[in-house]
Amino acid sequence: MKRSLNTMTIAATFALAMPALAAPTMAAGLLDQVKARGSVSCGSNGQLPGFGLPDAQGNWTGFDVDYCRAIAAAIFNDPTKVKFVALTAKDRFTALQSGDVDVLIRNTTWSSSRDSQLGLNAAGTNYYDGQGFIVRQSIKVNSALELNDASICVQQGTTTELNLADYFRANKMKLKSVAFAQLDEALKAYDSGRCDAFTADASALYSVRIKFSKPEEHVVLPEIISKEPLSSFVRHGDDQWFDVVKWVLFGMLNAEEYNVNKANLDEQMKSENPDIKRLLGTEGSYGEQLGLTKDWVYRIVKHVGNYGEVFERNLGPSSPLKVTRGLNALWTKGGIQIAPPVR
Ligand SMILES: N[C@@H](CCC(=O)N[C@@H](CS)C(=O)NCC(=O)O)C(=O)O
Repeated sequence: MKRSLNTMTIAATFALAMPALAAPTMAAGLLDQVKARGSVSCGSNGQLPGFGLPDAQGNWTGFDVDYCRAIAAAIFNDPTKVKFVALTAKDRFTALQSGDVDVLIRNTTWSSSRDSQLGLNAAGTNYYDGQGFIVRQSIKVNSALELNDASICVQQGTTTELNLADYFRANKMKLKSVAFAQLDEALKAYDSGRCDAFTADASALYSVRIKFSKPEEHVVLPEIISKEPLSSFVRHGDDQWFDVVKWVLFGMLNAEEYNVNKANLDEQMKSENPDIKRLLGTEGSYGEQLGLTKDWVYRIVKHVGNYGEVFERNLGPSSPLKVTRGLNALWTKGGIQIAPPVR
């Protein structure tokens, strides 16, 4: 008892003499660290044309890549201030958890266990997808329900692998799945005839088809067997960074909704529409509230484009993938892409 009283006295005296040291020191948040470092580190897909792929010179392009560039544009007014890290299905989550990357934007499905067990937050769904199958036309299969006893190539460490087993079990079909750790191994196996079908997110099927030796000889079957909201991810525990990553996407979506694009951006800066004024920062201080600048959306649209422009450039009818907007049309155009308001 005496001893603990003494300890308390010493502690109290110390606290009085050194009040500054006794106060908890706040670690700088990730946004401040990224600003100080001068670039954002983004975990990307290095193998998926249209979504994430570096060329021979190391220039990255794709729909997910542009989301990373938009984050850099919002923070630095410079879309090149990104360090891309190519991540496979298997290593993507540890790379984010360990802090190797600040954000993961790599055709990754938002699910409960990734939010909870993996300690991550899905920040924004930039592409609503679902799982499908691709087969060689020559096997004359028109529906996934005709794949009983077929061999199916799939990549490990994905939601795809789990959905495949569920779908076959639910439909009482016999599954011969052939699972690979690497995407290129799975594709090679399918392309060389080792599997009757390859299964992945529908977006990925359009993307990998252009890699096959004879793309026109393969068809995507009509069934979509799951929901795959492909989202950006951050680590738990840093709400400001979480906000920045989600609001960059919402900024791009709102820009499309209010017809703010690369071509009319400077004209729209003079708009009297209150929604556009708040979005572009000619009224209010919504950017500053996020830890960014007033012109954060101006920067994104100027350097990268609005959501529709980014979709069009990487995935749309004039791109090699030729994906239609479908679910990813804005809520005002029959789709489910909706961003909360800036206000
Ligand atoms: N959305 C699914 C699948 C994502 C996925 O990793 N798909 C594979 C098959 S297309 C892929 O992108 N692989 C590329 C790689 O591992 O390098 C998930 O989050 O688990």
